[in-house]
Amino acid sequence: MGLPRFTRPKGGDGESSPNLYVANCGPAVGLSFDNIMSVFGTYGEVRGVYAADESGTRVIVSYHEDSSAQAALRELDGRPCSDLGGRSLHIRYSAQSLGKVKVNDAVPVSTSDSDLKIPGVYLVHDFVTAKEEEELLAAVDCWPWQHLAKRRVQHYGYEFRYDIRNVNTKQYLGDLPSFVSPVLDRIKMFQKFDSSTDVCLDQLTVNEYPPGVGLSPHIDTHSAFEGSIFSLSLAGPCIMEFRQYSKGVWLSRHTSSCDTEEQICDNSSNFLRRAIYLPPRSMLLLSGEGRYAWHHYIPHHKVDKVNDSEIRRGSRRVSLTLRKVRKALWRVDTGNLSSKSIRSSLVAELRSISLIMEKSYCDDG
Ligand SMILES: O=C(O)CCC(=O)C(=O)O
Repeated sequence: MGLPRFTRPKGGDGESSPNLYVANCGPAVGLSFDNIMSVFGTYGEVRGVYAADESGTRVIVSYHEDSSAQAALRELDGRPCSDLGGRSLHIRYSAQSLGKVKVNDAVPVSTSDSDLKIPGVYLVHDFVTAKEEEELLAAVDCWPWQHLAKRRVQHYGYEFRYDIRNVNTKQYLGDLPSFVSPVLDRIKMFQKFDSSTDVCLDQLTVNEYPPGVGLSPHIDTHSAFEGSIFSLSLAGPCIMEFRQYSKGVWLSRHTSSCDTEEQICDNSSNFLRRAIYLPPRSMLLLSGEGRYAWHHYIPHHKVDKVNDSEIRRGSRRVSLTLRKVRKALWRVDTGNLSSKSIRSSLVAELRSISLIMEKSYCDDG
């Protein structure tokens, strides 16, 4: 069975329904699904928040009750919403159709980093053995999980706060657990790809994804994390998509109207897409351009199409993401990056900072 599919409104206000089609809202404009869920949750119990399409700028908010959708539409449509980065949302009712989501959206999926051709992205297959995988899974399962809307997480070293997309460097949780030591030792091998790769990592996030759950497109906040990002896949496979958004999508809300952004987003050529297959036990390194200039994204699929095969996600996928928390003042790691890469990276970062500032303003006020 696929994920539910919702129809785009045909025009007019549409029939009342518990499902809302919300435009100018989504990960590509700096709003995470958790953030959207929490704002819409003010008007009633939300069943789920789904990407309406591949743009990253339109979502479906699905409530249990029609009355919640009516209240949210009345209060949020066409007005700047301070809890959603001041964006003006465009909201219509949407209906759930009988169709199912396609298995894949026709982006060719590479099975190796050389085929993916994004500088700074490296994939090492069989980074751990099947026995080590089993031991790592048993070890993480001995620790308590934190429940997010769609997946479970654990944080070590420092907690990553999804509401402000940052870590509190003053709250050190302690050394990374011993179960991850063999992985940290082996990570040193990546220095052979790039001798400047920093392998002194002090933050671990464990993600557990049930089937059909992925991760919104994002660039890991670089005021929070310096250097490279490592991610070990365990238990189940998935594909990771990389997106490089074109200029229009990132126009600041102060310099562009929402309509302009919508127009640009309607054109499916507004971002480049590449994808790579991540089998269990593989280690992915995101550095340089792959780290800063491309959003990475795990599509919400139960089945991934990889070349001519359809590969079902396992009953769970667990990833161990290792990073280094930035303690000193943030400075832009420009390294060998092109000016285009620096620009998209900075814009993503400024989006994060503006969300953080708005959040602390609301908390203070
Ligand atoms: O699950 C993964 O492999 C990626 C995780 C990730 O991108 C993150 O935690 O920011």
